[in-house]
Amino acid sequence: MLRLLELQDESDSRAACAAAGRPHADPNLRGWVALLPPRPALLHEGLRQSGVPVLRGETGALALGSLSQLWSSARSLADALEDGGARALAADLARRAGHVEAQRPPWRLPRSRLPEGRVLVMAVLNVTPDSFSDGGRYAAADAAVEHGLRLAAEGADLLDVGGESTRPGSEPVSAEEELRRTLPVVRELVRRAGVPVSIDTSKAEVARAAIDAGAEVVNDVSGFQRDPGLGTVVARGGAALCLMHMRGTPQDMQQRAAYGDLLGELHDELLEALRRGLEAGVPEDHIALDPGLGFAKTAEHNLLLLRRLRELTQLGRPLLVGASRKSFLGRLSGKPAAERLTGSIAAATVAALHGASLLRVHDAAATREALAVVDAVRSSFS
Ligand code: HH2
Repeated sequence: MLRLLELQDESDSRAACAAAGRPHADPNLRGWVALLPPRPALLHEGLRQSGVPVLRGETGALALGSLSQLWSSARSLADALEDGGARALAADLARRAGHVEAQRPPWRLPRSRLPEGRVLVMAVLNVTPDSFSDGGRYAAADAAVEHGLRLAAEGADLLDVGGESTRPGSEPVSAEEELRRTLPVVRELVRRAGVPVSIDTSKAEVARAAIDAGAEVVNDVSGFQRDPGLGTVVARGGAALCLMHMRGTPQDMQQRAAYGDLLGELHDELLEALRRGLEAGVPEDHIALDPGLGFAKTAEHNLLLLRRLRELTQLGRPLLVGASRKSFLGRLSGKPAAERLTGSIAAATVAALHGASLLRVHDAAATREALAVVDAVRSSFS
């Protein structure tokens, strides 16, 4: 157990105290804290001596400091401490603080080079009859290709082609059907779009054919949990990979949206997904992670995730976030999926400000326009 938390309000402060097993929940802690294991005391002592206050609890301890303080104290301790376990924890803490400070690590694709220095747009292209917002509109291959080319011309940095709806309660489709829908579109877009193509699938057979047709990314909403053959296909094919967080399947995921500590559990489960990717042989710099808004998450979970997204940057991988047109935005605006552009732009802006590297969206042009402002604000100086 080691994790950085960003305490923004009273409820975050109380939850951090509870996670460390503090007898009294202090409502006033703010900023970054490191949640440490209860032992070794040597690490707590070392941090204290370097000027970082440490509050001990029964099940853990909270080290309070700015990211740069935590980073520099932990880095010195990682060299100085005698105890091997304490040294490893200090090194882990320094690494995590460094990841949050640095933000947006590059995502390496096999052939294309993604633009650096700005938040990227992954455009959604659903070749399905039943997707929640654009089902049936691009079900014919030529309409899908035309739409993909339009999205690329509008400024999409990647095109994510999907042949199976994963909305809550959707029916699964066979690999043959998914291939029939997506493969001609992938082939054509690889040839003509001028931007890398991603295949949104959890099936090894579909991923293999798409990679052979030139897809550079496999976007697996199951986070390598559904098809045991998918890891080998991605590793052997040299593709980049997005591992998304979800629990269960689209059929039962909303019954599994129960968390004691959303950010903590999500952090641990994304870390497990990353380990599955690495164990399959996918190089770390090929892997992006996605918290999976709407997948085994309630509307409140999605909002909390967007607010505290920055904590997930400690995992050291680019974060992809897909909020576009999702039902939690409809609950806020009262509007149907096709009329959720304004809410989608607001959510994309929050995600971009909170550390997302890529946004998966239906509306490429409008999102790029909003991100130009976000990126300009982020990089402004005097
Ligand atoms: N959301 C959807 C599908 N794939 N992949 C990632 N990485 N992240 C997401 O948030 C995500 C995803 C669902 O949206 P959509 O494709 O528009 O709908 P449907 O699944 O109904 O086709």
